[in-house]
Amino acid sequence: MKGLWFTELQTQDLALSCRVKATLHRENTPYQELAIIDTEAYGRMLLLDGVIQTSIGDEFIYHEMISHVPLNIHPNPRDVLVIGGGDGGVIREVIKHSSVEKATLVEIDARVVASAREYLPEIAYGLDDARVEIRYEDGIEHVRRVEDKYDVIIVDSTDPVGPAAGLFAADFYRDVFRALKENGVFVSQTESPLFNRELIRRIQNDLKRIFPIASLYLAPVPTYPGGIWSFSLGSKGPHPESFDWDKAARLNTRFYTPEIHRAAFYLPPFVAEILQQEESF
Ligand code: AG3
Repeated sequence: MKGLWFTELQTQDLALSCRVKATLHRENTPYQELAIIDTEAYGRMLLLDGVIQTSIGDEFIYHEMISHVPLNIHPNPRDVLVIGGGDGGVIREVIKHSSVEKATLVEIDARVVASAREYLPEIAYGLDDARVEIRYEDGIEHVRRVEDKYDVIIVDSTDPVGPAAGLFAADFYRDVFRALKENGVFVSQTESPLFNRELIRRIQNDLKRIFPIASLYLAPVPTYPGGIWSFSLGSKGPHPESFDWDKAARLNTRFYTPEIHRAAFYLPPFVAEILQQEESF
């Protein structure tokens, strides 16, 4: 194979390789190894500890689906919290909603935000919106401190290893529940239904114990392991599949539509099965 290649070991048994045009940036931040590379297939990419976080080529699918589903389910989202997501992709989508008065980004690593601003401006530009506040702190501690504050909370984290592990724990979900206002909606990225079945099952069981409504939806993300990704949702009231259709249709999006919102909750049997089985530990 001609040229230079970047390979991510997605699991012990699977790798994804991209032909590299250039390495634009590389540094060790206090939290992780950060790199921005330019690839032939998907354009510029943000890598953290060698794991693809986002790419210009497919980021819109993930960012639109993690944002517009909860924001359209909520009848009037005004105060939104995004945990992680330092590249700004979720914030860019959140501020498309005119009801949003304030969007708070809580990102632990200031270098992710700075690098995204410099190398991924088409993802990061929303961070300059006047409604956005960026706080460089631990998301787990942030939700522990607040009560009855947010309409929507979105967790756009790295994989559940190291510092992000706490963002997938029942204690954190209880704090999220308390941090949400009446009718509050919570969504977290919850990994691959092909490779993280036990994790998804455990999270869904935790959310069911904490929220009146818990649900799971899917979207394709070609650069993530398995290519199909899950999002877990907890709601204090609003039903995940009922929302203002016309409002959803008016959003300027490249992947999300009201039809796709609906369809995302229709789970293929192999995923529905994950939710039916009891926890095996
Ligand atoms: N969100 C990353 C989801 C996890 C990716 N995992 C993986 N490739 N193994 C990161 C930031 C996107 N805004």
